[in-house]
Amino acid sequence: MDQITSRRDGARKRVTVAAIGAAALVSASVAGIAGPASAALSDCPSSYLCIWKDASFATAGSGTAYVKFQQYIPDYATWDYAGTSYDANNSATSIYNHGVTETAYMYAEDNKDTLLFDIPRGNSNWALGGNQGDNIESGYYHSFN
Ligand SMILES: [Ca+2]
Ligand SMILES: [Ca+2]
Repeated sequence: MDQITSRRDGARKRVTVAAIGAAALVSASVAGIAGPASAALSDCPSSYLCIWKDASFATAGSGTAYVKFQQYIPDYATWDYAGTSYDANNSATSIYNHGVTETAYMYAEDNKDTLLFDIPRGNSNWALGGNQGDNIESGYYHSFN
């Protein structure tokens, strides 16, 4: 009986420690949402390609204000960055391919016309420059290209 009691005490202690850890994590993420430092690659969900209007994976300071696709977008003019009224056409300055397997192809015109660059899965560009900046109008994953 003593052993059982002591095992239970041990379990209770572990639960308490885990609860404190979870509480600390919650406060950390709430603090993160408050500041512009929250803008990050990780805001783009897995299996999507995301673009943002500004450099450093943000649109007007928000990391979640992206446009994402899992297959393709034939005309970014029909999309605004999430939660904003900024048109995604010819405006992307940062990009992240958070896809699982495929390279994506980004184009200067609608309907995969005029290739600007390809971007393998896991790759990103925090500040698209030259003719690649503010120029994307369509984007496709390999299988849909
Ligand atoms: Ca831009
Ligand atoms: Ca363009």
